[in-house]
Parts: sequence; structure tokens; C-alpha cells
Amino acid sequence: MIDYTSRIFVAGHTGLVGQAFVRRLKKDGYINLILRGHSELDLTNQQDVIHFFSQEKPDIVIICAGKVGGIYANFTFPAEFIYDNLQIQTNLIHQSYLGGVKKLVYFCSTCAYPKYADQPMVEKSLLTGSLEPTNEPYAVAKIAGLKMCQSYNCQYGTHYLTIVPTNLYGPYDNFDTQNGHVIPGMIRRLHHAKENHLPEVSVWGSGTPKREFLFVDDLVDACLFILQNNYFENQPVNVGSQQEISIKELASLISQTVGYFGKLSFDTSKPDGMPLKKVDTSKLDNLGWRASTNLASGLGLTYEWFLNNRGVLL
Ligand code: GFB
Repeated sequence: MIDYTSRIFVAGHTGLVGQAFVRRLKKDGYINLILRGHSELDLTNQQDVIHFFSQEKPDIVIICAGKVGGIYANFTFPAEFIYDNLQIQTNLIHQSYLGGVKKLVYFCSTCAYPKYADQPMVEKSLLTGSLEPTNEPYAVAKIAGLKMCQSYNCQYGTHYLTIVPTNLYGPYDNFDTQNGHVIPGMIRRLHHAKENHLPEVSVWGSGTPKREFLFVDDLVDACLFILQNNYFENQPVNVGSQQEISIKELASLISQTVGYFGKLSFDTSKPDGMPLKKVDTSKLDNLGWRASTNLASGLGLTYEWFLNNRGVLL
């Protein structure tokens, strides 16, 4: 169980996952959330993180901070993806250990699985094959964090949990059409096409890759379920939605959500990334947890958020 008075540090609380944690923890009555914006605390800076832990003494740390982005951002900024993530997670995991933090949640990524892993991907297939080249530096950083949590659990007896979420979406996502993930990128692109009466929208890649999408509030629900039930084994845990869809079908669904009725074409000069990446969720299924938001309603909520926050994003 987590105590409602625990000092919970949500690192990276301004992003997609961090905001979802803050929403839910506040709603559930957790009263001691510790939050720091980027301008107040640079998580890549070891000295700053040491000082922060000595002052704030969190009981629980949830690592939502990191450099994230879609397929284009990953292959355009590989150095930033590996450096920022290695620094942030190393500082947070090590200072958590030194500061006696009892529980920590670390997020790995499905891109850490081998490019051609058997589908659905089981946790034990991590580190059994080569990675998708477009996001290899990010994946290597994510695997390092997973191994760091496991090693600290082994050597120091900590309970640092690694969650491997499937592709996420929801409010507070990055709606940049170049650097964001496919759902926010397409929402913005298709909304723009609707507003400007464009006859056609070009979708990146062949449209044939399939992705499984999880609404971010469901991810938070799964994490709290695991923490509240004191489930712990020193292995990563996949979190998925069981909702797999091709990029082509997704583009149609987002067109309907947005109300765009023009033509969709596919730009095969843009990379596809991994052909498939659905996660096996047997571990959570057996514990009795399931995602509750279907893709159509999650897209509706995300589009609504986009419409209400466009002013901030543009
Ligand atoms: O969301 P996305 O960048 O994530 O792309 P990945 C998913 C698929 O959508 C790819 C296609 O096949 C893209 O070619 N796609 C079509 C688009 N239109 C768009 C668009 O407008 N924007 C984007 N971004 N894609 C990321 C990794 O891979 O997944 C990260 O690069 C991370 O490291 C994340 O692990 C979860 O699933 O391909």
C-alpha cells in the first residue's frame, strides 16, 4: 500500500505521463506531491539532483521525466535521446537509493524489444535480438535504466519497478507535427487540413505497421494497481490495451474523430519503424487488471483536450 501522506516525487510532471499521475494522485487524495518544473530542477545535473533529494527526502519516486518523441525525433536527435535519458534516470535511481526511497517506478519502452520480437512481446524477450535502428539510442538508454533498477533491487534490496507501456497517447501529449508521436501528430495535421479545406493529407510511411495504443490514464491506473497491491518481482511488467490497429486504420479513425473527409495518401519515403509491437499482458491479466478506455473514446478525449489547449500549443 502507499500511504496517502507519502512524499511522492513525480519527476517530469508537466508531460503526458506526469500530468496523468498528478491528476490521478490528487483525485485519489494523496496530499504530499513533490513537483519541480524544468527551470527549478535540471534532472540531468547530478549536483542539483543530490541537493534536491537532501532537501525534499521523497518516499516514492515516479520517473516520468525523459527525452521522448516519435520516430522522426528519435532519428534526428539520437545524441540527446541517449544522453538526456541516461543522465536523468541514473541521477534519479541512484539518489533514490542513497536517499532510502522505498518505491520507485521507472518506465521502459516497447522500442527496447528486438525489432522482430515474437508477437505479442513477452517480457523475457527483452535483450534477445537487434533493435529497430531508428530508435536504437533511446532503446539502449531505456534498457540501461531497466538493468539499473534490477541491479539495485538485487544488490540493495530496493523495490524499483520497471513498467513497459505500449504506445501512449492522451492530454498533454506533444502535438508537434515533426517531433511528436503518431496520434498527436496526426490529430494536428488532420485538424489543420479540415480547417484549411485541404483535399489530401500525406501520412508518413506505408500505413502497414501496427501499433497498440494505451490511453495514458489507463497506464497510471495500472501502476497504482501494482503499487497498491504490493505486487513485486524483479522483472519488468508490460502494460497494454489489447487494441492493435494499423497506421492506415488509425489515420481513418482520427479523420473521423476530427471530422476531416479528404483523401489520405501514404508517403513511403518516411520510415515505418517496427512492423509490429503488441505487448503480452499475461502478468497484469493474471493479477486482474485491464485497460478501460477504448481507442475511439480515448481519441475523442485527446482531440477535445487539443481543441481546448490549441492556444497554448501554437
Ligand atoms: O508514433 P511513432 O513515431 O512511434 O510512429 P513508433 C508510429 C508509426 O506511425 C510509424 C507512422 O510507422 C510512422 O511512420 N506515422 C504516420 C507517423 N504518420 C505519422 C506522424 O505524423 N507522426 C509520427 N510520429 N508517425 C516510437 C519510438 O516509435 O515509439 C520511440 O521512436 C518510442 O522511441 C515510441 O519508443 C513509443 O512506435 O514507430
